[in-house]
Amino acid sequence: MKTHVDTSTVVMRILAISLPLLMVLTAATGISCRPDEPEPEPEFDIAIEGFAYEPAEITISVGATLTWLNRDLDVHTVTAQDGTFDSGNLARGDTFSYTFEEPGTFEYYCIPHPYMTGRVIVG
Ligand SMILES: [Cu+2]
Repeated sequence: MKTHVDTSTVVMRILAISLPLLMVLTAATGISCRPDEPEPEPEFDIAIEGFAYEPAEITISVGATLTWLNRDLDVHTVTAQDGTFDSGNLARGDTFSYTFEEPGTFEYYCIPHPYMTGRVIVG
């Protein structure tokens, strides 16, 4: 009776099992190493950029909602002159939204940089 198994046969079997496994692991690692896609910017109506509101003046209908997005590295605010709304501190990438339920002209500014001003005309 012959029970001898050739060594080369064993090696071949190990390779046959481990090679596909290695390829799967490599592929999985490749996926996890893929660079992260940049986060999409939130939707906004008015950008705060370069120490200015863009656009500085906007006209909307009663009941419309405006969203500001701070694109600067510095902290800014969206603060109504008459105190109607105040965003508080907005860091880079933060947004502030406000719904204008009353017609009128609303002047606003940035508390840390009072020379930054904007106007919302609600008609
Ligand atoms: Cu500011």
